[in-house]
Amino acid sequence: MHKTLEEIRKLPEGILKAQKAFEAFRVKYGDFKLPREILFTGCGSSHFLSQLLAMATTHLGGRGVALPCSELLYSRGYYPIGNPELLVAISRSGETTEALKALESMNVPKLGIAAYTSTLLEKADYGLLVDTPEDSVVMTHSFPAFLFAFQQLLNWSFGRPLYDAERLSGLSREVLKNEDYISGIVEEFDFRNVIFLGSGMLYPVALEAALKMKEMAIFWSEAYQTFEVRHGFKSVADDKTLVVLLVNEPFDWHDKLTSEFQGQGAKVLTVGERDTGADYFVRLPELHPPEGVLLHLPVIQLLSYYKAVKRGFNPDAPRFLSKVVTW
Ligand code: F1P
Repeated sequence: MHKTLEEIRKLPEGILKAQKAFEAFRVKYGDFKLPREILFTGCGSSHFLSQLLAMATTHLGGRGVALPCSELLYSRGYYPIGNPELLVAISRSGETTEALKALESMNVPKLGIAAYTSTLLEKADYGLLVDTPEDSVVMTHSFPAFLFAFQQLLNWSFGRPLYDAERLSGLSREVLKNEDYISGIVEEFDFRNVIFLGSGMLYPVALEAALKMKEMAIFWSEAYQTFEVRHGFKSVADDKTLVVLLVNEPFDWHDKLTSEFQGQGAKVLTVGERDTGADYFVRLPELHPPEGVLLHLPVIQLLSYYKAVKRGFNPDAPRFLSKVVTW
């Protein structure tokens, strides 16, 4: 079995390890609490994770801004980064060149999130070490684990109730039971392109989904904010297209968009609490954002994994990619 699949399936334990990481952070740094103005940065999947954490911060009444490391380093003046009180740098390896450079580019306190004892965590003022090392090149269960650990830190810092790690771990185990159904979609429908749609915190999830499909399956994929897709983007959708609609609480707009795409010949996979009249449907527990966002991740990871295998690729050794990007 591919390491990538093994690691996707580790999500339930990853959530429990994330809870331990949060608890260890609190023991290590005492009464440190996250400030309201936070700038997040990362590369690749870690950049899309930084977007999620920025949205979660804003959702709680703070002001979260996310930039890819390279944009922070070379084009910061074009972005409304404001006056951040903390820079959060995310890197699974903790060794990515741009992430380390980004850490030194701001004169504010720094918090690093990594899966390994690493240069990032050594250099940061605060280190959130989430014990989810991965043999796979692409980021898999460490992504939702990092998300959960920081969300707990946000909840605690902003005086909100903590999430129940055991419950979420159990729910993620239920979501993973869709693996055969998801591989069946790939077997049944030989889609030639895929569009991932998500709104709010599900938009960075859509971006991560498109990246996973590119990295693992070497397959052209797109991601858009859900209802933006009508404005030109949807023209690419036809009978060779799979549209993946990531949605928590669908309403009539989602049903209408689903039938519009079907009218163009495309097939729709809806991932959410209820079906939208789609061709395929993965039901998620009724857990609203931001808590339930991470439950979408194993679905898009499994879809990309099985598309890669179907196309004859080895997801453990994606073309042109290395596990740690240093230069
Ligand atoms: C960042 C990254 C990954 C990507 C690939 C190459 O790594 O771009 O997001 O999936 O594995 O490295 P890191 O900074 O999170 O270690």
